[in-house]
Amino acid sequence: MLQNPERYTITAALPYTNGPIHIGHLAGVYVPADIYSRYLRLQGRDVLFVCGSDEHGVAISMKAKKEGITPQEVIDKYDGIIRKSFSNFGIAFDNYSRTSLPIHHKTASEFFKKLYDNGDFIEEVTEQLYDAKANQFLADRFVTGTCPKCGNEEAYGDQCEKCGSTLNATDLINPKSTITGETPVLKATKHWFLPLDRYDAFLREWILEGHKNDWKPNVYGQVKSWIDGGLEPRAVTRDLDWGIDVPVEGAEGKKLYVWFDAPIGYISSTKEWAEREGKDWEPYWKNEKTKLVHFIGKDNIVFHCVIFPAMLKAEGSYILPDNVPANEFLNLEGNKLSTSKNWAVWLHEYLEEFPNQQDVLRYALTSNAPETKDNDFTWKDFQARNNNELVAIFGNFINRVVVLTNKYYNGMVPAPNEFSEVDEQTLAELQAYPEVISSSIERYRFREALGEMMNAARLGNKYLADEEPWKVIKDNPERVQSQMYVALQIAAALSSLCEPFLPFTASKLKRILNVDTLNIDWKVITESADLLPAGHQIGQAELLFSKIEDEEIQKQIDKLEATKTANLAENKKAEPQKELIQFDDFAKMDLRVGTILEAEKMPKANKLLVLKVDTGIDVRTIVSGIAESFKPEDIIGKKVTVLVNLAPRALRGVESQGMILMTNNAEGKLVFVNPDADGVSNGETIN
Ligand code: B3M
Ligand code: ZN
Repeated sequence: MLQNPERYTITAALPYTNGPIHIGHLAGVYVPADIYSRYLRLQGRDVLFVCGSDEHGVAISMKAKKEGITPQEVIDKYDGIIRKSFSNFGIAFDNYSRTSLPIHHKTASEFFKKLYDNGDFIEEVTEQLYDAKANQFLADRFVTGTCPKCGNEEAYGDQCEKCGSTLNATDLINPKSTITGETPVLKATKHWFLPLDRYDAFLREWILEGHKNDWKPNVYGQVKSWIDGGLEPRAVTRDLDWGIDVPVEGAEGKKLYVWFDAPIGYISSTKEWAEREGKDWEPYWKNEKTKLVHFIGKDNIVFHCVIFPAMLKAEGSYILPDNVPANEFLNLEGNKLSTSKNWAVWLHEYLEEFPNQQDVLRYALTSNAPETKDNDFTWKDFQARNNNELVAIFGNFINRVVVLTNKYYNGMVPAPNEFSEVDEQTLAELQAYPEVISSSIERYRFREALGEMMNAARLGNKYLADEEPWKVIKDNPERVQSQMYVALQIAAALSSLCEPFLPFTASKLKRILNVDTLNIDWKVITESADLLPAGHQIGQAELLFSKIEDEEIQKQIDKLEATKTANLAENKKAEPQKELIQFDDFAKMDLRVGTILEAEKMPKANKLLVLKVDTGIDVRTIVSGIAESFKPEDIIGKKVTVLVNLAPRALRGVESQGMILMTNNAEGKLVFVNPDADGVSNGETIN
């Protein structure tokens, strides 16, 4: 870990411009990165926080195909939406760039060329997956198949999102083209490979030894298992038509692999910023006293901890990341967030439903951030965080302070009289908060840091509740001057302490307290508790947070339920028709109306029920695999369709003499194929 850095380069993963962004992106990457950058700026450090849109790769081409527009139209559309979401949520990048810009194409090409000229690549003709019907090589997301490492059936040609492994497309078991659904064939083609195996010793020393104690265990563990599994050369070029041209002879029609160019996007974004601001970009990437930190989600770990560092090392003039505090995943109401299944809370939609409540979402997401394990976002938790914490503690405290100051002193900070022991202690506690919060933030523990910031608000809330100035005012107005003075100092400190987490609240609070010109930074809070001098004029009370009602939350829950139902209906693609049969084949089946007389669970079998069914011919035993869908007591007396001449079969030692016809409803649950018309008797044939 770099001690006393002179400057910080902070990057946040470049989002693919193939869709809008949702709460998972915000919680995992952008809010923590923003908290970290804002915190450092508040400490007066030299900070550069960069990001940009990731506009190459198969994800974009696929989206273009699906929407029937060009890749350029796709990236323009989503770059606009994403940019707006970031600025709406106060993600304060110093620069947000695009990898489609000329400055990036140039930077990425030159980077490739330098490695090429150094002889850092292996040039090789290998057999790659090819879709003969689409006349196209299948790289990355153009092919899916079973991951050889974890068995996930939907792994991509370059990566399995389930276990995080990066893959070669030819590693996939049962590969299928996502363009035509065809099984690909192999076809020879030339590519350039980065021989990661050559970086084994470097990576072991730099990460496995050098960052054993300061990188998060989830990140370190993933990197270790990857290195221990044996590093292999990785192709960094592709046969695609969307991307950055491979800048060497004999590579016509080939593009850079998106994961080769995208991380270089951090550098291009820095260059763009420097050009605009009239600064020098190089110290932010090439000076040993610069601390480089990459904020990413866990599916991006190997790219940022192994592949990009190997590229930087090969290039030779760059620094390496000091830390990569990757987060785990956020789920939504118990299910994985998914763009394709529309299982998400989209940022632009959130703002329509909860206008001006960006900080509530930032707060809920940070309180519940997936820092060490996957976590779940629920609307009920969101409501509780707002109502029980932001409104009841933070907002309540500030409101009381401001209302009482206006009521007793016309908004003027009173001069304190002698402090009580509680006053002294409270102010001393307040002075300790900057350090406590800093220590958590410096270790990338943002939820812990936020908890401490709220403890400072609790300190104020408790102080007022215990001191009860509204009662004391009658008999001892001198004492109230001290009480209100102390409470006002806490309020002032909060306006700065909450800034990294709740930037909108911070500026509102600063406006209310009229402290914009006072420069209350964390050092000032630590050094003195006299933040608002006696005589300082504050403004009128305004609510910082407002209660969220049950109906508003229910509306969101209902919306997700509707998504679930729509997905189920969509998934129910009709199976293709089976081979034709003759009438005689059908007539062989003896289908009858029957009634279930008895039903019991089959011991030690989760799925099976043992039924006694009146078939009109006899009463017989049928074993049916419906125990997960029905309770035995609920189906007694039910009329069902029975295939009575199916040859008997023993299931778990019980002979089943027939089969009950079932189908699925829209939610995927089993239901009876039901002859429930009135007056149909058992034994009636069905034809
Ligand atoms: N666009 C992948 C992702 O959105 C990718 C990140 C690039 S960071 C250089 O998961
Ligand atoms: Zn896998």
